[in-house]
Amino acid sequence: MEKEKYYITTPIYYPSANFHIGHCYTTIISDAIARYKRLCGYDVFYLTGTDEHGQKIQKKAEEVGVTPQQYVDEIVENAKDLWKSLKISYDKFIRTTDEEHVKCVQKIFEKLYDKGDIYKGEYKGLYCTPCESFWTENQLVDGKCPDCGREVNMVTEEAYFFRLSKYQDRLIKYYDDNPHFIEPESRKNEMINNFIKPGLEDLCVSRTSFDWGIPVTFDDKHVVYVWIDALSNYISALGYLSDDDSLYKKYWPANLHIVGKEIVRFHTIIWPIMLMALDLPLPKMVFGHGWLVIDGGKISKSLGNYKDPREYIDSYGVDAVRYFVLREVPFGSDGNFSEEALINRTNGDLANILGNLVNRTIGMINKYFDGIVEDTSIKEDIDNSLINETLELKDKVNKYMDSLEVSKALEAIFDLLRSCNKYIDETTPWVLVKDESKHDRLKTVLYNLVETIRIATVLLQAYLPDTAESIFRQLNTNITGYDSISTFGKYKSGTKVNSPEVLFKRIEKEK
Ligand code: ME8
Repeated sequence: MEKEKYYITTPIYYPSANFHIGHCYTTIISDAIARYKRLCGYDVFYLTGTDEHGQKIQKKAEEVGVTPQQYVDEIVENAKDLWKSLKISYDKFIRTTDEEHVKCVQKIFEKLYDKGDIYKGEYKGLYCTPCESFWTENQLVDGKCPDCGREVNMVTEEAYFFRLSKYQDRLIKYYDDNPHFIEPESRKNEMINNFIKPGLEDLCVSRTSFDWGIPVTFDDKHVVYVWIDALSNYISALGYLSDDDSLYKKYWPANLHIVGKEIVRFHTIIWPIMLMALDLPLPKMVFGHGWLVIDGGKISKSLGNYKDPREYIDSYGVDAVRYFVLREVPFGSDGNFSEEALINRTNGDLANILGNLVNRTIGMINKYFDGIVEDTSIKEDIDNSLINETLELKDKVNKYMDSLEVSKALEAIFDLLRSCNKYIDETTPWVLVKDESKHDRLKTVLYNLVETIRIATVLLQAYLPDTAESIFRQLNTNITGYDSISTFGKYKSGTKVNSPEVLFKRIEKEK
């Protein structure tokens, strides 16, 4: 049977030498979802990349005395390197300077122009260069950019416009007919009340004041507005309007665009209208996640609270960083980041609950039975209650992942691991071992622990890939598939476990 497809994207990142832990949130959460869907048997396509055009990049390149292309070529490696350190399992990395992307955007612009949805006019407006956004007087906050608080400049130029206004009613109808298009719900209300109800104005979609952008083919003093360029990546990456559009045919529409809350409006207003104008199907869901903040505020180099995420990976391990990010930020809201909170999570959940459980279990099997795990099949009430809880895990995690409550999915897994530690305390293996007649009972206890750990680890693969690999190695099992967790007892009785590996060391606070 052909697998069901699942297309998930992150936004494409502005190339930067200074990515911080907040930037990693979007890619880590998308990665966990992509890995989870692959585990469940979907044919997943996970896209990320870089957004490389615009005045901001051009200025930076000028500052350091290189061409914009040289500037982005060098810096884009930083993103790829960071995603590699974080074990981000993307299927494609798109750059908006890729030739196929450039051609695709040019064709999209031509199509919309030919259709009359893009027309030529004159633009007069207030422009925020760092945000690449135009604002009206009313939208400013204290006369400054409402997004970043910086100065805006009055700009007048000949420009092309995109008829957003024409599609306003269709967009509202689409929201109504597809109640899960924007998640969480609060973001939808924000879009309707703040942007759509006041009336959509046509959008200025070309620039003549700088040239680091995709040229408009029929009027080459204009370059395409970066957001039109950038949003198109979700279909250009699949070969839309190219000689080979097989990926496009297979994967579009996207199942999920994961984006930070500040760019929800581009993804739920401009992007769906572009697709409507192109007569293409719309993505099934745009999920606007919250931010990682420090003391309630932004993470930034100038505020002095910035550290390269690779420093945390080096100190605490990649899965500690992944776990923190996935566990700490609840569904859609902001989460506070501090190194202390990262250490607390690592010690509390990863070292004390998971690490300790695996270590104790493997240690006891090696010590009491020379590493051999045997199931004697005699179950007591206390066993059945652990087994039932274990068998409920798959559905629980599935329910949370369906609603993108990744943090709750992890919480459910760790609740089960906690129950395992309790099970050890209650069955007291160290007492059973002293009485030869209780050795069969002891074998069962250890088997139940191993099988429960295995089942939890099958699911953990989505979130903590390195840790899961190490646990499977310690358990000496290759029964790691999603199908193997619907029944209890797939771990082969008679298997000899390997020697223990330290999963997470407790971190001393001084560090
Ligand atoms: O917006 N916490 O790129 P970008 C959580 N190029 N997420 C954060 C964050 C934080 N503190 N800081 C940044 C762009 N992010 C555009 C996208 S898509 C067609 C074009 C997230 O590099 C941010 O919310 O500024 C976004 O999802 C991602 O990092 C990239 O942001």
